[in-house]
Order: sequence, then C-alpha cells, then structure tokens
Amino acid sequence: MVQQVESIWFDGKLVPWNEAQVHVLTHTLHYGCGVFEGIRAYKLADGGSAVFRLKEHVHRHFNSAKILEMQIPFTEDEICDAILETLQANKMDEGYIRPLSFIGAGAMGVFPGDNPIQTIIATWPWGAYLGEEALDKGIRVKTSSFTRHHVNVMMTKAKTSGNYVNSVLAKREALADGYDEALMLDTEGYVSEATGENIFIVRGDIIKTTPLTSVLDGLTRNSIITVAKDLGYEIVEQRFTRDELYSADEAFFCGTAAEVTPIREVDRRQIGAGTGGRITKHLQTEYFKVVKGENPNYAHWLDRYTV
Ligand code: PPE
Repeated sequence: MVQQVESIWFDGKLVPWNEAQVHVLTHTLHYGCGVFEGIRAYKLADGGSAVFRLKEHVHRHFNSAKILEMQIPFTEDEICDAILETLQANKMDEGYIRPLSFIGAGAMGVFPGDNPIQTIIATWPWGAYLGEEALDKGIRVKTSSFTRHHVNVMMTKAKTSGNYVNSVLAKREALADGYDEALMLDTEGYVSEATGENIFIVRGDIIKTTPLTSVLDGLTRNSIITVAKDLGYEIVEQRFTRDELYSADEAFFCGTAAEVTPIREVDRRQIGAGTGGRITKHLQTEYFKVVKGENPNYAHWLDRYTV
C-alpha cells in the first residue's frame, strides 16, 4: 500500500489526500491517454533537501503531453513550483513525486473533444523500488515474452499511461516466474529496457547502453552517462542483443524509482561474479553522492527546498 500523506495538488490547489478524486467517465481511465512523471526528492548530506533534476522531468512531462496533443493549462515553471509546494505541504524532506496529466470527463468515445486536461501532483515516501537488498546484491531478470512497443504503435518517447499496460503484463509474468524484473526486447529483437528502467552493460572498461530509438529517454540514464564520462569511462550508445547481455561482465538497470540496481542473473545465466560488478558499484556510489548533494559538480541538478 502506498503510504498516505496529507495533500495532493489538483489543478492548481492542494486538496486532502482522500478528496483527490475524479469521475468514472474520466477519458484517460477508459483510453489510457495520460502522461506522468516519476521524480525523487532526497535528503542531502548537509541536512537540506532537494528534488533531483526537477526542471528536466517537468520538461519531459510537457514533451510527453505535446506528443499526445494534450495542452496542459499551466507553465513548466508553475508545475515546478507546485511540486515544491506539495512536498512542503506534506512536510516531506525526501520521497517520490508523481505528476500526472490526464483527459478529464466530458465527451466519451475515442475523440476527446474539448474535455479538460487535468493535472495532479502526488507525493509519497518510497524506499528502494526493488528492495534494499536489490541495490546491494542485484536482481534476477527474465527476458519477457512481451515485446516492447514499436515506435509507431505507441509513442515511446512519451511517458504515456497506456504504454504501461505492456510493462504491467511483463512485470506480472516475471514475478510469477520467480524473477525480480522483466527485460523487454524491441520489435527487432534487440534489448530495449525493463518495465520501468533503462539498461547498461559493462565489458572490460567499456560501458554500453541502448540508443534512445525505442526507449524512454531516462534522466537517470542521462545522469549516469554524464557522471561516467566525467569519471573517464568510455560510454557507447549502441544496440545489443540478449546474448551480449548474457556474456557481459556486469549489467545494471537504472531509473528514478530503481536508482542504480545491479543485475546478477539473466535467464538463469549468472552475470559476472553474480554480485554486481566493480564499475556498477562505482557508478551506484557516485550516483547516490550526486543526488545527495555530495558532489558539487552537479549542484545544478538539485532544486533545493525547505520543509
Ligand atoms: N524506462 C521506463 C519504461 C520507465 O518507466 C522509466 C522510469 C525509465 C526508463 C527511467 O527513466 P528515469 O526515471 O527518467 O530515469 N520509470 C518510473 C516509473 C516506475 C513505476 O513503477 O511507476 C520511475 O522510475 O519513476
């Protein structure tokens, strides 16, 4: 169960958690045409708090809406301010932030007509997405029987609610089969992403990740690429196959919720030593330093606030 807090921001004002409700004929509830974000706020090493890459997440949110031709009646700055206001109202010095824009009730039928575009911002405490042990020891992954979206079936650059039906199917299957997460292949059979994370593999000193073609342009992925390059690692953005993953020295998933989670096994094949590799651990440590404000080089990625 999600841990309830006091308020949810709803179309411009804070309302009590239990009163943030919609009509059952809300268009998005029927047809899945909504867009959302996942953002984290962290308690900093110096005692303050900050939202990690707030502006970039909100910008991606507006791009998602643009792709789906949804006109959000707020500016990006207003949504950024509203996110900080919601964290403050809920007295949260850290936690997860979920903006969602959706097509409200009005006309029914696929064509949404003039139905209002509504926006909520919810926040809640959320620990390690795949469990504390996963961050340390890594997870077991299964290649999904479900293929990731074709770029012209769903718009893969938009964080569209409906896109996640594919993720839910894959995640359920992976868990039912005793694994922790599903690996999705794209329509041509190459590795794409997980149900809610991007993927990296390591061979020797070279770090490889999938190009953005059919995957979400993850901000964690982007942060890892930037930090890894600054640390002197070579990063290659190139398609790879599942057997290249099987024989990688190291592999990891990354995302706002999952942070940096090592992969210790794929389809019964142990990855490297099966404990999360040296470079994965290095990048994970550096990522946590960055989000917790312990690396001044990335202070511009932190939007500080006080509770
Ligand atoms: N791919 C997918 C499909 C995805 O959902 C996410 C985030 C990513 C990549 C990584 O993107 P970023 O967070 O910008 O690094 N998944 C969000 C939702 C997870 C959920 O279960 O809900 C998240 O991590 O917040």
